[in-house]
Amino acid sequence: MSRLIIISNRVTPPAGPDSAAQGGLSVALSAALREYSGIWFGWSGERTDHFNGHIHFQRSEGVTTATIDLEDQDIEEYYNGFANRTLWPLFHYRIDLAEYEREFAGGYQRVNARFAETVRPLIEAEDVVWVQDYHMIPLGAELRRLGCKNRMGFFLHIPWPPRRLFAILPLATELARSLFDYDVVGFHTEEWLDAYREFAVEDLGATWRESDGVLTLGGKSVQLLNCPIGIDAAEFAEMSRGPTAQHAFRQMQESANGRVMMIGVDRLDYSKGLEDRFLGYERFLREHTEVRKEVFLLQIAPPSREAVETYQEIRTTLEGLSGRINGAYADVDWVPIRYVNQGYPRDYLAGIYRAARIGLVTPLRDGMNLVAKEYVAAQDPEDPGVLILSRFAGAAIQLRDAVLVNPYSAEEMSDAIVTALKMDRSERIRRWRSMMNSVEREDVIWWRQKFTDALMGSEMRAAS
Ligand code: ADQ
Repeated sequence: MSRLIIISNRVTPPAGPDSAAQGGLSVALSAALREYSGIWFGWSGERTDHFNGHIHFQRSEGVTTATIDLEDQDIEEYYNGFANRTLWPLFHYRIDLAEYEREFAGGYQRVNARFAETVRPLIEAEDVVWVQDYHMIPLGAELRRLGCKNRMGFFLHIPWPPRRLFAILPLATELARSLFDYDVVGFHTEEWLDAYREFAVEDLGATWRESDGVLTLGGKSVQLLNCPIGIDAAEFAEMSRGPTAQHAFRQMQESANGRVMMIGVDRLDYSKGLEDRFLGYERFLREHTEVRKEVFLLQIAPPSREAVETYQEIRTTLEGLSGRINGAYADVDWVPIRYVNQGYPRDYLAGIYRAARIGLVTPLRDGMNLVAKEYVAAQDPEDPGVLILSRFAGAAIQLRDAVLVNPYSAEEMSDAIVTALKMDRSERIRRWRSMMNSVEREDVIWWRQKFTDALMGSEMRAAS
């Protein structure tokens, strides 16, 4: 059987399946690696003075990880630069925030080449390679340059921007063209897939075969796959009934003091729409004096990418905004927003989700959004909460029974909170059942199986 080689920017060290620290993606990829006895290769997150291609191998829980350290300049140009200051904002439609520096593009290409040269000797003839996310788009092309004929797939975890936005990127055609070095390229939604296909057809001159979803350009073919990621729904639901979750649930209920808790859980990132969410909630507080003291919002937002200035700015903005709203509306016995900047173990988080009558997931743009699915999976089937979900999250395609909102509209957000507060139990159960069916059916195992099936079924590249 073929081995699986997974390559991503960061490698999450494998821990046991019940480790609270482990994310859903890590669980899924580790399970795939155990099944195909493969290797997970990527950056350790550590720095080195001189990159020398040294690989640290580690084996635990049946998974082998292989990591490398990067130089400061690499981290600055490739990770903080091209990945997080150019591609991330552009791919989330924020052309106003995207920065285009030649050094960033150069660092991105250099690190991708370094990854390829370092991982190449680990790849055996029958191995199948699966590359993850926007940090690594040109890696496949670099591996082909080094003579790698293996089956290779790429999965994009964020949106692919519309054709005219993508065209703003200097080197847009080169980047789009490099996806033709993969055999299968996966997206979370038909919308992101179509956006890439349109650019490839209109701007690169590729031909599209609708029947099997294959794009062809200059003798190279790539299959595009719509493959929405899921969570480990069964595990998450079980976790939400476990002792740590129960403890968190009780803690939240006591501190809620009979009020309805709304929960937001997001990395501190401008794409998550936190500012607009606060403004929508403020509008609700202003317009609904009769019920406003019956609710409060717990917003959990651990900082991320702090080396990037925009991320420092959003932190300051949100601190100011939550302070202003609390200053204007709080009373001696009630604070409308509890704003915390910490990460919590997943099982603890599951209990918090379960205690929240309303889940607020309102990104301005999101590839998928796993928090929406975790919130659904953590609910009590007899008395579930209501999910308020942005139309612009990939998850909105599957979770049609959420209360869908335009996150840019404070009015819609305010109305949605009222709708959720008024929703009776039978309606909540009906909507939750329908969403939970989708979360359970298209879970993370289904996702990786769908992708690896397509990849394993693809043909090896002929020697050129
Ligand atoms: P992210 O942008 O990181 O992922 P998301 O899908 O919501 O967004 O995943 C975040 C994860 O972090 C969730 O599992 C959540 O539980 C966890 N998390 C967030 N805050 C936390 C906290 N305070 N404590 C503990 N855990 C916390 C990118 C894309 C998404 C896509 C995923 C997977 O941007 O669109 O869904 O990859 O493909």
